[in-house]
Formats: sequence, structure tokens, C-alpha cells
Amino acid sequence: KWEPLKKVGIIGVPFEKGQKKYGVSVAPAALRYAGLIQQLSEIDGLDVKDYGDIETPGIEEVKMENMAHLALVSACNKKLSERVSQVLRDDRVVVTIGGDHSIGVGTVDGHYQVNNDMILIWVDAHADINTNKTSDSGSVHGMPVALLVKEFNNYWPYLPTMDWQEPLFSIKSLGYIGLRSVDHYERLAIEKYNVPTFAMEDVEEHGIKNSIEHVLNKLDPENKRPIHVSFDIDALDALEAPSTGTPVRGGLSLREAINLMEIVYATGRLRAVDLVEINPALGNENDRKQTIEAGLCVLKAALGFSRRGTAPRGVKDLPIQ
Ligand code: 4U7
Ligand code: MN
Ligand code: MN
Ligand code: MN
Repeated sequence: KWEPLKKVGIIGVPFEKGQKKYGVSVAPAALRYAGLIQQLSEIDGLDVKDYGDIETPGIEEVKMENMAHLALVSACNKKLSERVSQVLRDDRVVVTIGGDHSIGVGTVDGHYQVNNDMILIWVDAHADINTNKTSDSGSVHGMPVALLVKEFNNYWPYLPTMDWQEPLFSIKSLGYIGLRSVDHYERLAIEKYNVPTFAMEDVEEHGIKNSIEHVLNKLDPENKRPIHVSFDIDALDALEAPSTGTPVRGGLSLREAINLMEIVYATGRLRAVDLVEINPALGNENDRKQTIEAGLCVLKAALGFSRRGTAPRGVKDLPIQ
């Protein structure tokens, strides 16, 4: 009874203050330049609307222990959350192009506002569930999941400028795929809250199809909840997607990632996809091209592109001579 929504809305988020390297903020422009809108528009029956970029004006920083640029991260995510809600209310699947992964706070918050029964699939080499007490880096792109889930309330101090964001989303609605660089306290959290997790060794054992199906079934046995996929490009093997800030070897092949997205698409319940952490400033020309192409392939698979090809609509025969 669930049919894929054939309308999408694109949001670009040129934001990079959730981590330390220059360049992730260029990704929305680089993906647009590489043909993002055209390529998605070529998918059979898909209506694509570009909602433009979220700009974050210079604002005053606040100081927070082991948490860099909190005020900027907060301001960007507040705007993003509102835009995401708007796209969903326009009855479109929302596709958010980051930016670093700190923008997951805004995309998930905005989605939750509209569909509070949503489930979240975090596809990443990392678990991104550090607090400012457990993080080694102090970078917020390693903290978005911890900021979002209500079960983490007591693990955070009061966060100035974040009053707009009330963490209501439950960690019980979260699943992970692709993990292979998990910090000690992150692993503790995954075990404590029993988060359905297919780290790379589990993907190895079960295959990508069983992995995603298992997570979906665990979170939503009745197949009735809207799906949000937050896809960090570093989930892919560093050889497939080298232009990213925290690459890790031994990750998903592009084929596995495409297959994962095809399976999610086929549920008809995908309502939001994030594509984050592509950094076109890292690596050489070929690295950049490969990484951007990989990102486009992942998005297309999520939105109904078929590797089998699609016959022209409403046409019954080849052109007659
Ligand atoms: B990404 C890290 F310590 N866990 O917190 C941290 F290993 O959005 C990495 O997944 C975070 O790319 C990676 O800084 C964040 C580190
Ligand atoms: Mn990552
Ligand atoms: Mn991430
Ligand atoms: Mn990264």
C-alpha cells in the first residue's frame, strides 16, 4: 500500500563548522555543478524542486567545553530544520546535501516535527554519538546522534543557543549500518540502548541486503513508519570515496550502498535522505570526481533510478522506419 513519493525537494547546506577541515561546504555547489538536479530529473517520473541553500550568517560564538562553534552549528541547524519541515509539508521527499554531519541535527529535527513516527538509519563509518564529555575531537560532526536522542538528556550540560531544539526522537528508532570506527563510549551507548547495528563485520557476515532488511524490520516490524536515511559518504570504502574528511578503509562498496538504497526506496516509505561529508577540496581531481559520482549514484538509487533501465513511458514499440 506504500508507494514511493515521486516528488523530491533538494536543500543544499554549505556548512563546515562541525569539523576542522576546509572544503565540505563546497559540496552542494560541486554536486549541482556535476549535474545533481538534471540527473535526478531524468529518473522515471520524478519531479525535482530545488529549494536552494541554507546560508548561515556570521553570528557571535558561544563558548562550550570541548564543543567547537556551537552557536554557528545551532543557527544553521535551526534554519535547516524549518526548511526540511517545509519540504515535507509540500509532500516531497527531502534530499539534503551537506555540509558536514553536524547538519544531521537539523534534518532529523525537521523531519521529526512532521513525522514523529519516523525511523532513522545512520549509514556511516562512525557512530556520531559522542557527547562533549566523550569526544576526542570536540567536533560536532561526531555528536549529532547524541544531540538528537531524548535518552541522552542527562549526558549533556545546558547548551546555550540550542533551546529551539528539543530532543524528542528516541534512540529506539535508530539503526546503524557500515560502522568500523567506533569510540569506546559510543560502543557503550550502542550496547546500553541495544541499537540495531550492522558494523562492517556484520555486513560481511549477513550481506548488505539482510543487514538493511534486519534493521528495518527490527525498528518497524509492521512496515508503516517513514524512513530517514542519513548517509555519510565515509560509509563507503575510502577507495570508492576518497574525498572526505575522516576516511576509513574497509567500508561499503558503492554496489552495496546502491543496493541498500534500492531496498529502502522499494519500501515506498523513504521521506528524507542526507548526503554529507563530501569534501571536494581533499585529494586530487580524480578523487573528487569519483567521490561526487559515488554520491550521485547513492542518491539516484534512493530515489528510484533502476540499474535495469526503464522503457520510455507509454510507448509500446520501437520507432517504425
Ligand atoms: B563523521 C570521531 F574521534 N568519532 O568524534 C569524533 F574518531 O560525521 C570521528 O562520521 C567523528 O564523519 C566522525 O571526532 C564524524 C573521532
Ligand atoms: Mn563518518
Ligand atoms: Mn557521520
Ligand atoms: Mn567523516
